[in-house]
Formats: sequence, C-alpha cells, structure tokens
Amino acid sequence: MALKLYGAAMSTCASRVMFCLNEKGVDFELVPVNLAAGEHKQPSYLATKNPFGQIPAFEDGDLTLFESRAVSRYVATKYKEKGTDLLRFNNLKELGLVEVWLEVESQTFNPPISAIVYQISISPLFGGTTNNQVVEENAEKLAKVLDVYEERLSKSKYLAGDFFSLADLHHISYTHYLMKTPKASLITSRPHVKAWWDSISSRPAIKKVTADMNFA
Ligand code: GS8
Repeated sequence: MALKLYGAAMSTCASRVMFCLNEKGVDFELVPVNLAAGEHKQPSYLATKNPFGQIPAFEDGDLTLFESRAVSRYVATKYKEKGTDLLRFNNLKELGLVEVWLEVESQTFNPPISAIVYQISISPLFGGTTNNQVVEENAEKLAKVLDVYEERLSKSKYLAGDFFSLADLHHISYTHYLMKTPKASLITSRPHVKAWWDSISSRPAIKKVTADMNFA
C-alpha cells in the first residue's frame, strides 16, 4: 500500500518529510489538506490523522504518525538500506553525532529561524503584520547559533561529519524560506555555512520539493 503524506507542498513541516522520502527513493502520495478551509481542524482529521490539528500526518498501512521529525526518522529507519544513508546505523559514533545535530536543529536552530520566517513571510499571508522587534531579537539569536555552525562546518563538510545526514536535511525547510528574506545574509555572510547551504539545497531530491515551496 502506498505511503500517504497529508499536507501541502509549501508547508515547512510536510516538506521536511518529502525531502526524506525523496532521498530514500520511496514512492508516496501527497494528499492535500486545505488549511485555508480548515480541513485540519475537522473532527475526522483530528480523530484519524493528527489530534493537534496540524499538518503533516503520515500513513503507512494501518500506522498513522504525525510530527514531521518523528516521521522522517521513521522513514529513514524503515528504509535504512535504500537510497541515501541518513542515520548511519553502521557506525555508532556517526549515528551519535547525527543524533546531536538533529537535536540542535529542533531545540536551538528551529525556534529563532521559524520565528523570523513566520514574522516576515507567513503572518502577512494571513492578514497580519511583521513585528520587526521579534524579527531582530530572533535574528540576533540565530546569528549566535550560526556562529557555532560556522566553526563546526569549518571542520567537516556537513554537521555530523563529512556525510550528508538527516540532521542536515531537517534544516532545509526553514532555511529555504529564510533565503527569500533580507535575513538571508545570516547564511551568506558565513562562508562555511553558505557552502553547506549551497551543497544541501542543490541535491536533486531536495530541489524536487523546493521547486514548489513558495508562499506567494
Ligand atoms: C509542527 C506542525 C506544524 O506547525 C511538526 O510536524 O513538525 N512540530 C510539528 N504544522 C503547521 C504547518 S507547518 O508548515 C500547521 O499545521 N499549521 C496550522 C495550524 O497549526 O493550525
């Protein structure tokens, strides 16, 4: 039975899962969820897809999952022998480092970058305005995080080592949208971070998804 991903092509969280499915070379069906129509808040969606009323949700036969990072780890684990080796199960040290940078992405990188992207690009879509103070506060936080990345990426090509992993992949969704804002300079002003971004964003499996990631 085909894997099903409930979401939208432009969604940061759904795209995170699509990057992973593509890197693994696994077929799936993207089932559109109309956020504007509130489909994700309907009782049947809450009862059978994601009780928190968000996208994405994922179905593998009779198993339903949500939380994009958990779904991508499931996919990377289930298809560990297929496509790109995203979790490095054959090398415990490498796996340990992948785990570290997966956590850094969700705990340290994601909060400031998602706040910036939300303020500049998402809030205006829903009739809101951009709070520049929130943007600047989070840009300052993200700059400090990226200083650590710059140092790390001066020692290895990717975050967990000289191999592309799920840790790098998890960064792509929000960075893709940040690069469309004036705050792209946070990335481009750091040579090692920029080289890393150029490398991970130009992978064919990634470009297949980012081609459809536009808010406008
Ligand atoms: C966050 C899901 C989320 O924020 C994950 O899956 O990683 N931690 C979760 N989904 C957003 C769209 S993100 O592109 C969403 O569904 N927003 C609508 C809403 O919350 O009502």
